[in-house]
Order: sequence, then C-alpha cells, then structure tokens
Amino acid sequence: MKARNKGVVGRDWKPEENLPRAIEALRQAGSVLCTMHRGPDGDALGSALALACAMREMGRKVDVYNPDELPYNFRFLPGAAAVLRALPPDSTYDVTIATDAGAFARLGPDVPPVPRRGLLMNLDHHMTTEPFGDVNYVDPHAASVGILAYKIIRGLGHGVSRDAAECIYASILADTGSFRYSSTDPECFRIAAELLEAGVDPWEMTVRVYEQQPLARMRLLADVLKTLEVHGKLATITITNEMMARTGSPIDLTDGFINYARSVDGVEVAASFREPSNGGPWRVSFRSRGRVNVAAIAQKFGGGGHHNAAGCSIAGDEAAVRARIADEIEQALLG
Ligand SMILES: [Mn+2]
Repeated sequence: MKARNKGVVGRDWKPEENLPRAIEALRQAGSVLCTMHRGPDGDALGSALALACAMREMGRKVDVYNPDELPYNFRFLPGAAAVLRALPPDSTYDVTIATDAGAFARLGPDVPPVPRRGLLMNLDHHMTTEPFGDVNYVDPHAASVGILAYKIIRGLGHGVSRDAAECIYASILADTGSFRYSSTDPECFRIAAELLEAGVDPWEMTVRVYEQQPLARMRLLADVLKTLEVHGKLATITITNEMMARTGSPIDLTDGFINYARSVDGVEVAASFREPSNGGPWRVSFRSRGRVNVAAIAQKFGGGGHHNAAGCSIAGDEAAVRARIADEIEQALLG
C-alpha cells in the first residue's frame, strides 16, 4: 500500500512539458470528443464545455458526451443542452479529451476504442490520477481543470469568449468552493479577473450555481443533517436510499452536504456514507481540514482524489465499513 501511495502521489506530471503537447494535438485536430467522469461535477462539465466552446469557435467539429444526468446547477452553462447521453457506434474523432476523470474506467461506455477515438488526452488535477492518456496534461497544483482548459485555449492563440469564460469560471467556483479552499491561489484569481474582462458576471454566476437550488435539495439536507455524528475530530453523515426516494428526484442533490460536517468546530475530517442502491458498495466521501491527506485514505480502498477531498467505494455491511473508515482516519490523525 505504501509503495502504491508513493508511486502515485509523488509522480512528477511535468505539466509545463505536456501543455504544449495538448495544444499541438488540438491545433491539428478537425474533430474532437470532449468527455468527463460519470456523474459529472461543475469542474468536469465546465472544463469540457469550455474546450468544446473554444474548439467550435475555431471551426472544429465537436461532440460532448456523458451518459449521466448533468449537475442541476451547472446545466445553464453554454453547450450543456447539447451534451450527448450516447454516441453513435461508428463515431470517430481526431482527439478525445477526458477532463477531471482520474481514471479511464470513470468515463462512459460509449468512448470509442482505438483507433476511432484518435489521440486520448487526459486533462486532470487529481494527485491520484492514472496516466491513461496518450497525452497526460495533469497539474495537481491547478485549482480546477478549467484552469488547464484556459491555458490550452490561450495557447491555441484563441481569445476566451464569454461562453468559454463562463464555463471556466464555473469550474473554478466548483473546485475552490468559490475561492475559499486551499486550492485557491494567485493564478486562479488572475485568470478569474480575465474571465470577468471577457464578460462573466460574478453575481449572475453565483445565482445560477448557488441560489437556484431545487427545493428537494433543502428538504434532503434537513434529513441528512439529522444523521450528523461527531466522534472527536471525525464527523460523519449518512445518506440513505429512503431519504433519496423521498426527494422524488432522479438527480444527485447531495453535492456539498459533507462540507457541513467538516465545518463543525474541532472537526478535522468529515466522511459521508451513501447507502448502496442495489447490492452495490457503499460510496464514501471524505473532506479534510488539511492535517490529514484523505486522498491517501481513499486510495487504500481503491479510490482517490485530492489532499482535502476524496472518495472511494467499499463493499460490506454498514457497521464493518464504518469501522474500517473510522480506524483509518484515527490512524491518520495520530500520524
Ligand atoms: Mn476537479
């Protein structure tokens, strides 16, 4: 386990060498597929749509593909309505871009095989990402994958349109918690300033992303917060199938709930337990305040993520899963 952590977490991705490779591949591409991890979040979707916008503006043929529901509060983004849930079986591309994916296995089933997908480009900032691309432009220091998309668009010599700027800005909001998390750095403020100059309206973006929540989400939050437990520096919440069914919504409305658990004074690590739907594994998400690297914990269970935000899936009965997680977090807090 240690060797694996060492190999993956310590990898030198050489982003400054791979950015020009990504730019060159897209300069030569006539057709592009943009895709992202299943169950997309604001960064995965925003970065994919930013590149899709820019490549279409540059006259390229572009498809965007994800088989799952798009996150409710990011469906307003330019190009979101044209995201395909399935791809024609004979579709071919010069370049296939995967944003924020972490692993090839997290992409949808319709991603074409070699050679129909062309060059596979892995754009990511997870420290645990797998080098599954033909080009791996990975920068664990980037606040969001939208930052990488921004650098590619600029590198192509293309101005950032208002549409692309909104997608990039949304990706930064999503992954920095609106410029609050430790991923927030001078670079993302500088780029955000340029996005405002390109026409992004910050208040409009705030309203769209944070102040147009489905009522069902608020009701669900009330249910989930009743499950909050605090044991020392660990806080947990639990999301049951019964709670999800009561919302009557097919979409995942739980994004961000775990942050309430972490926000309790004195808590270092929060974990959220999502009950399996039909015999599948428990889905466990982690948030850290900074002392504990939760990506390393998630990795022990085959998952991954960032230092302060990660997740994994674990099979087993509820008590056993909780005990294993509590044990790992306790060890990490002692270390
Ligand atoms: Mn991301």
